[in-house]
Amino acid sequence: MSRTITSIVAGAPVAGAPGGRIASTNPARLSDVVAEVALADASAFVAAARAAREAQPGWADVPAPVRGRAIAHIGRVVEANAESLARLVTREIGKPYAEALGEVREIVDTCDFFLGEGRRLYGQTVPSEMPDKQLFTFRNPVGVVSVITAGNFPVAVPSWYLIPALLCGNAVVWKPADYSPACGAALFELLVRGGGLPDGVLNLVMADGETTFAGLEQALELGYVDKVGFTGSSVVGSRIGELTGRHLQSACLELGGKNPMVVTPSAEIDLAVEAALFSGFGTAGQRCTSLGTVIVHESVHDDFVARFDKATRQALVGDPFRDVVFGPMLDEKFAERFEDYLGWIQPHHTVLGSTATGRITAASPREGFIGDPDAGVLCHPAIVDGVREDDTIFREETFGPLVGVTAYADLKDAIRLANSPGYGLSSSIYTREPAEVFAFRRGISAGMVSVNNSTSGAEAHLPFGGNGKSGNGSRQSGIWVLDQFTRWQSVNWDYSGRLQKAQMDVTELVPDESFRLGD
Ligand code: UN1
Repeated sequence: MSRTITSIVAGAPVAGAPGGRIASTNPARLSDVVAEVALADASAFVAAARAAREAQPGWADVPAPVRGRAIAHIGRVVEANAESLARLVTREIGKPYAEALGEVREIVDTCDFFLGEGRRLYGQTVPSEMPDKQLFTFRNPVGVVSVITAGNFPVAVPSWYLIPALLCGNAVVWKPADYSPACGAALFELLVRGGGLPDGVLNLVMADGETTFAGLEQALELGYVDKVGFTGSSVVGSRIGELTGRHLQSACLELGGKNPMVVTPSAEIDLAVEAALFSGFGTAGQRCTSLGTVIVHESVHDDFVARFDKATRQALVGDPFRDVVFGPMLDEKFAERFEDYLGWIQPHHTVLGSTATGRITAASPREGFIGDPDAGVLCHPAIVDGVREDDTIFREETFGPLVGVTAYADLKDAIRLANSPGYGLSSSIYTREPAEVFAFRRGISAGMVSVNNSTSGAEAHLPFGGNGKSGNGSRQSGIWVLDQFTRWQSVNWDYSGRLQKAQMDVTELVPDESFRLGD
């Protein structure tokens, strides 16, 4: 059964479809239409930002502990709807059901963390350099936050923005990915109803990328938007960074990755293989934390590749409602783009992991495939061994089920190779040597480092974010994201009854600098 999804501004659906109509289909069974979407135009984005601007002061007046209670209720409502939301994630973007349930859990974890933050949101008392004067700091909400998210984590990653932004007293305009609109609408309803949010505090805009960009540009010019959060590609992220920079704002950017895994001679190879399978091919390699390249020591290279190839060939692929390692691409356009990435494979590479490359179809089958291969958009996993540092496949993100492998001789070189593509989101090292762990941690440019764990699977309360082409240094999750959605205000209060000038009217204690202890 499908239904029509619209934008919702100030609590009311936006009429018509000035941006056109699209259908969201199940990527594992394209004949299954999940939802029809009435797309908005740029003016609807501006209207949503204006509605948020109007609603925000009232929301900021709700005491933070009461906003924390709203977050607590949202968490409970999400938990009560966990299975149906996970089923929708699986149906709309093809993430295997067990992973989809984990994704929903990540929203609940985020709520669990921030419900208590409503009773903290601490400021500080700070001693003054003068008597009868007090210094304080306060966290103020930023104002109106615009959030634009990808559809590979269609509900968890949006919650990383929406939950803390709301908790901090901001109003929000959220634009979910146009290939996961039903998930977006479902999360929107869970937040609004679960939290009992007043109209206009959270607004939903369904629009394509260019329309959203135009709407955002206008809303920024009109002064309706104070902060932008964006999860998506590095190319779009840099356009958003440029746009917000013109308005003297710094966006919270969570972009792509070319996440390395270093496998050292002391590594437990089977453990590293299991992690490479999960982080390389889980969600069909379409996480920003997906494994890009395995950088494996030359002494264990052949053994690792043989075991990784075997595990990948045996991995179950197909119907995401069954117990598979991965299902379809998020949407047809991702399958098309993946074909381009496969074009980067060169004669000096060895391709392993499946019976073919590209689309899995009846004509290009994969052994052990679960389901009807012609019904959806599924791709063969590819291990590309023998990648070199100047290969495009080594340097660029290949959003899809493709993992490169290269060999190294000494750890310094492995770290250099790991940093070389210029991204810096996640990274991993498999080793039993503490010295190697610390050398890697120190040398790697990534914001996140896993030791004997895969590149993906970050917990919801540690700082999440990257450097270089992976972001602008912003961090989400836990206490760290509070700096994205609040601004520090410093207050000084002089009750001395006179004007005490900082730096000038400060009492000086006089040291005896010539004092020495006698023998
Ligand atoms: C993303 O792909 O945008 O660490 C986020 C992970 C997930 C989040 C990924 N918890 O893989």
